[in-house]
Amino acid sequence: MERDRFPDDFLWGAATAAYQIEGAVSEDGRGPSIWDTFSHSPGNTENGDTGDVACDHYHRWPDDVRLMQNLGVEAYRFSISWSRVIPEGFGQPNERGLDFYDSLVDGLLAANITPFVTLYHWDLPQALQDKGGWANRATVDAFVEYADLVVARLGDRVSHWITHNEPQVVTFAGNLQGRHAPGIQDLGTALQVAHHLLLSHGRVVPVLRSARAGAQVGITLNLSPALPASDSPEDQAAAQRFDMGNNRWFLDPLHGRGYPRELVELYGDRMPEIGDNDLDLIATPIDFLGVNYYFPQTIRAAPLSVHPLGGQNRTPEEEVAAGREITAMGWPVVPEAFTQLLQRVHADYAPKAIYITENGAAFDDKLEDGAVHDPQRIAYLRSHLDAVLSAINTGVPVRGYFVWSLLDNFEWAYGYSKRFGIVYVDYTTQERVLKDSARFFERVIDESGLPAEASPD
Ligand code: IFM
Repeated sequence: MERDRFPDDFLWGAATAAYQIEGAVSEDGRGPSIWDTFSHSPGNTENGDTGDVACDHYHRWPDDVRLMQNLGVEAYRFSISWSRVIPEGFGQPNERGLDFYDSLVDGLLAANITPFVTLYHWDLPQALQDKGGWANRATVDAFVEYADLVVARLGDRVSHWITHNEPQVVTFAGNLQGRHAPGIQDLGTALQVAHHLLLSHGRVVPVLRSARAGAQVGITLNLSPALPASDSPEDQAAAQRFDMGNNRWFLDPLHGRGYPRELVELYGDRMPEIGDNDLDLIATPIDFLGVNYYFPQTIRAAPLSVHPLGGQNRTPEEEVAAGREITAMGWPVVPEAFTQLLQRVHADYAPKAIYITENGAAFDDKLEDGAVHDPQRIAYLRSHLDAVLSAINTGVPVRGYFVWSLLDNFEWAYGYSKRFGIVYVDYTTQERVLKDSARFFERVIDESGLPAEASPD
C-alpha cells in the first residue's frame, strides 16, 4: 500500500556549514582557512562578501538551537571548521575551538536534537593549502589526525558522522574552474584532489566508527542527474560522460568499482597518482549515503576544448524557454528527477541507508512588515518532499531529510546575495525571522507528511 506519510522513524533535520554561518573568524585561536583567503581576494565573491561575521552563529548558537527546537527539528547537520580546532591543519590543537563544538553538541542534545557532524565542508586550513592542499597526499594524513582529535572530543556523544560534503564541488569548482577556494584551474590537480578526498574519506571511516557503539558514518555527494538535451547519439553520449565525470566519479569508487573506465581513458595522463591500496580503502563500507539534490543538468554535446567531458549544460534562459521554473540561482525546478535519482542510486549501488543531507532553494526573499512570504520555496519543498515520498514508496531506504538551509547564509562566491534559509537573517541586526516556509516545515515535521494545501478561497 502506498504511504502518504513518511515512516514513523523518519528523521527531520536542518543543515548548515561552518564557514557559511559561524563568523568569528579570528576569535579564540581559529586559524585562517582557504575561504578566508579566497573571499578576501578582490573579485572572488559578489560584493566582496566574506564569512567574517556571517550569521554570527559562533556567538548566537544557543538562540539558533532554541529556534530549531521550537520548530520541532529533530536533527541538525553542521560542519566543523578544521582550522578552528587545529589552526595550522596539523599539530597543535586549539582547545577553545574544540570547546565551541563541545558546547554546541551538549546544547543540541539537551534540546533533543541529534547532531550530524560533517568533518569537511570546504574550509581547508590555509596552512595546508600552502603545502599543496588536497593535491598533496600529506593532507590525507592530516585529515586522519583531525578526525582522531574530533572523535576524541565529541565521539562519546555524536553518533552520526559525515566525512566530506560534496567532493565534486571541491574538485571542480575549487580546482578546475577556480570559482571556489582555492581558485585553481587545472584538471590534473582537480583529479588528484578528488582522489585524495575520497582516500581521506575511506581512511577516517573506521576512526569515526570506533568512537561509539552504533556510530553511523557516511559521505555526502551532490548528485545531479544528467539528462540528454535531445535523442541524438552525441547528446546522449555527452550526458553519459557528464554523469560519469560528476556522479559516477565519486559513486563508483566508493562502491568498489574504481573510476569509470571510459573517462580514465579520456583523461589519459591527467589521471591522478593512485597508491596500491587506495581503491580498497576508498571502498571501505559505509553506513549511509548522504544525497544532496537541487536540480538536474540538461546536457548537449560540445567540443572537448569547451569542456573536458565534451558536454555543455543548458543555460537558465534555455531552461525557462523549455518551460521550467528557475530559482534565484538559475537552477531549474525538477522534482521528478529527484525521485528518479534516488531510485537509480538504490538500484545501481544499494546503499544501506540514504539521508537527504541537503535540499532546498534560493529565492529573492523580502522582509516586509516583519514577515517573509516565500510561497515559491514552500512549493519547492512540497514537491521535493513528495518526490522523496514517491521514492520511499518504491522501496528506496531514505531515512531522513535535512532542509538546506536553517538560516540564510554566506552562499560562497555569491556572498549574501542568495538566500536559501527557511529562517531569514537580517545581516545588519542579525535578527532571525521565520519565513513562511519555516512554518510549513514545522507542520511537515509535526504531521510527518505534507500538510493539505490551503484552498484558493
Ligand atoms: O550552500 C551550498 C552548500 O554549502 C553545499 N550544497 C549546496 C548549497 C547551495 O548552493
